[in-house]
Amino acid sequence: MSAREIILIDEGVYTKGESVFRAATDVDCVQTPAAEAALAAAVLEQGTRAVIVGTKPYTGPLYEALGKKASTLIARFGVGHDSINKDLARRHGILVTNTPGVLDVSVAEHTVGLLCSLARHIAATHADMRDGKFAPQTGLELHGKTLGILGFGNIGRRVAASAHFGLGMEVIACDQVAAPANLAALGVARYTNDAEECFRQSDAISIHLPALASTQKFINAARLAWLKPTALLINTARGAVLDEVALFEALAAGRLAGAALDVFEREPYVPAQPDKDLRTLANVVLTPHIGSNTREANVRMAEGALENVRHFLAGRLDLLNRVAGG
Ligand code: 8YV
Repeated sequence: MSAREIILIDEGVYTKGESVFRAATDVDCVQTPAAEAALAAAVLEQGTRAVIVGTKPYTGPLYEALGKKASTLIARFGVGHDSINKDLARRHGILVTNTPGVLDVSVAEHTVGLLCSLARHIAATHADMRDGKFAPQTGLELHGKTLGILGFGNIGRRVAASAHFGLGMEVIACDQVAAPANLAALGVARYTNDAEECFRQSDAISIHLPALASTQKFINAARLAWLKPTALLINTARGAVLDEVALFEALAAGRLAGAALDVFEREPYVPAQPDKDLRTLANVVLTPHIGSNTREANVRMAEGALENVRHFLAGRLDLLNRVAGG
């Protein structure tokens, strides 16, 4: 048996960060099924004190298993931590960390890519070409159009700068907090605390809200109705912040021109209602939660997650990137 500490890593994120995990010589990084029952069983079997996880939600057995030891760690490979029950973790003496800042560039680039795909029907015409059709579709120039950014954190800021300085779009940023001082340098023409103002004035809206109790289905039928019928919507944040049935109905009825989603209420995607399957709509671009999935960001997330593990094992809890409530 290995004398090194065994770190169990969700198989999905292990694959993404494999070069980093394989190169570790101080700990033994073991690829483990992400399913909660299997991960919990492996924790008990290996006597592990730290696991590195992706975005799969964990609801009970993992906390019970880790809680058998006095102090343990759940290290997120990534930034969003809505998949972890922080109350349960705290009750079981489990610390929770994440890797903020290292995936912003990748998610922002994917967001801009989806916006361009929607505006010029890239995914739809590509699918037509594969079907043997040469069927041009008229697009929309983004230069001079208004992009609303809902949630002005690190990723929203990068999207704003790319859209303004790269594409020549006018940006309205919306968040609950006071406006940052340097709006012009961030590429933002206007800043508001009022989502309705942001939605009504935007030709495209990009969602960058975290999944919190207060943001569940924030983008609902009433708020979608604030958007122009010509508007485009992009969500690379979390599926939980958007009502997929309301979105389907708005798109199907022509009350919204198009939507691009990288994140879903349930992943892998399962329609919220069988007859409201977003994949059946022409004016939709869907990608399987790949916003942060670049070679570069994967290496940084793996390094960040392992760094948290190493600090934890060394007892340097002061150096951990602990998540709010964790
Ligand atoms: C995933 C993400 O974490 O970090 C987040 O919040 O949504 C993603 O970047 C990453 O793909 C690993 O599962």
